[in-house]
Amino acid sequence: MKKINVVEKVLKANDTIAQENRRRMTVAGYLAINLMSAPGSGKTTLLEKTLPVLAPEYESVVLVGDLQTTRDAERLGDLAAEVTQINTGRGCHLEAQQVAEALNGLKLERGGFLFIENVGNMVCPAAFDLGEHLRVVLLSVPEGDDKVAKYPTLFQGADAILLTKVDLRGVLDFDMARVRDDLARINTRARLLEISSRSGDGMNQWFDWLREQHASRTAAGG
Ligand SMILES: Nc1nc2c(ncn2[C@@H]2O[C@H](COP(=O)(O)OP(=O)(O)OP(=O)(O)O)[C@@H](O)[C@H]2O)c(=O)[nH]1
Ligand SMILES: [Mg+2]
Repeated sequence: MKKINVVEKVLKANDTIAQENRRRMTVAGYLAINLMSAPGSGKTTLLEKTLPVLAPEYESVVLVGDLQTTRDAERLGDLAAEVTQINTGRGCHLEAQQVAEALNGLKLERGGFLFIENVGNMVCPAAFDLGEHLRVVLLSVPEGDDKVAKYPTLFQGADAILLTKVDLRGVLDFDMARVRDDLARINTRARLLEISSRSGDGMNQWFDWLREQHASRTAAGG
């Protein structure tokens, strides 16, 4: 029982900091998007394709979480106004405090998008609010069509679910109906988009979804 109390306290402290992060980003005019998925589902590649398209219309700032290395930040460095790599060491997810510290080092003057690429993991990141406005969960075709049912917590909290690497559908068995059935049981609210960063399929729908979200959130005053 004591142990459960400790965990609850940690999450409560995290939530308080997350609320403040959200307030800061809202006031500064940034729509914050938390990208979550298993390792290798295509989060960084998606950002590599997305940032240049958004650039004429919006400033983008990126925070990237990884256990080690600055490789993802290096991939994105020339594509965003600012990129901050957060190394979590052994931590399997980002926490609100790490995002708060990263925000302290950013200018956040022009408004736009603030993308947070979470640590590649299908379990831990789901429990930690970072102060994002929207959660986007990626599921790639090579991971298999059973993952929504096996890792429901991640998909339950998603505002959008991106089925990525659809260019590989022809070479791998992947039953889209199974994914839709599983989602119908746990999350009917999220927008489901089928995309490929490689072939470009579905990417315009993703860009339009981002623009719509930005417009509606800004119009609503955050
Ligand atoms: N065929 C195909 N490969 C892709 C696509 N998107 C990404 N990849 C490949 O998938 C691999 C992993 O992509 P990343 O973007 O690094 O994945 P990630 O989710 O950022 O990985 P972590 O940061 O380690 O969690 C790379 O070899 C990409 O080239 C796609 O749409 N189609
Ligand atoms: Mg990455």
